[in-house]
Amino acid sequence: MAPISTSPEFSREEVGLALRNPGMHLEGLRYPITPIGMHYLLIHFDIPHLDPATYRLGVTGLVDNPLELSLEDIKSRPRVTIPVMMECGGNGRAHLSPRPISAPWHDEAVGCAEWTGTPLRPILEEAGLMEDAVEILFSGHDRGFDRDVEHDYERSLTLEDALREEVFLAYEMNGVPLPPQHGSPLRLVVPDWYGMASVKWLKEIRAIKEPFEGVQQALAYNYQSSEDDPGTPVTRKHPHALMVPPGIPDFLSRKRHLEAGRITIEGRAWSGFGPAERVEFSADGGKGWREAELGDALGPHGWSSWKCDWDARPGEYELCVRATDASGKSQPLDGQQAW
Ligand SMILES: Nc1nc2c(c(=O)[nH]1)N[C@H]1C(S)=C(S)[C@@H](COP(=O)(O)O)O[C@H]1N2
Ligand SMILES: [Mo]
Repeated sequence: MAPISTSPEFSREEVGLALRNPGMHLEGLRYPITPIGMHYLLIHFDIPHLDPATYRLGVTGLVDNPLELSLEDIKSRPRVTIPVMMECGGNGRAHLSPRPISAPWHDEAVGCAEWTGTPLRPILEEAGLMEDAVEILFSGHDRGFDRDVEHDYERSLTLEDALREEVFLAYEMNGVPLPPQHGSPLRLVVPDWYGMASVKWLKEIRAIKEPFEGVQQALAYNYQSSEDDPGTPVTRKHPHALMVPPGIPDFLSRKRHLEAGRITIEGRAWSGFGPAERVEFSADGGKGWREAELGDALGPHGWSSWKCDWDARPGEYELCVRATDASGKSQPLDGQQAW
């Protein structure tokens, strides 16, 4: 179980985490590709200081031909550029009660960058996975303590997931070399999954023979309904829609003010189970819903724009938006599902 808080107030430590891990400004939903610097960040430990010129990626473990690849080796391989909408699995945790103590996201742990890199699968094939390999473990260069355990940031994927053709190693973000905070010089990108799987500052890719049980896999990033629940691993992103906050904000409360009249509300929606197929808008806190107009998805792993006209009459309103994806999954209203 994660350390939890039942207090509506954030601790000093949580504020510290929020300062180190900024979210995307929701007005940034206007950009189909989130500008660097507006994309959210989640950095568990410290940002490693790595020199791209001397950087080496090890491909080791249960492989016939262990590899040691320089950044130049990786860049000389087939190049793909893909918009990938990324969201932290902890997005929205500040709305939960009790809430897990971690980066205290409201709704802003999102971004959609255009990542450039090379597919992982051919690298694993070149290394030659042995028969008894069951998972691929990805280790970062960042190391620290969490729940009193010292470890590198590490996550695994099953062979099946690691060999998905859309999984790739990225060395550019929005057309420039990866910034230090986003994983320079090389990170994994696992499209459609929550962000925790996309290991930054990749040090090693290791084929292993048992399911990985490290802190960031077995203890963090699990949905739990109670203390006794062993949990279900967090994998693909659930359907989610967000809106560009209309009007102008109050500095402290972020309550919005706008002129009465007809306006267009807009935003973006996504899901890791196939693109958002339906977005609905409510101006009365979720009692009545109207169909929003959905734009095209930004590739198979990006997000989609949506818009909805609203005739704003004088008064106070709670505006809501929710998404449903191709698998029929819909966004719950209260966000109080399992963690
Ligand atoms: N090595 C390493 N990789 C990591 C993390 C980390 O702390 N260390 N954080 C993960 C989490 S929880 C998320 S949500 C994403 C965030 O990616 P971003 O900071 O580029 O938005 O990176 C993932 N990869
Ligand atoms: Mo995350």
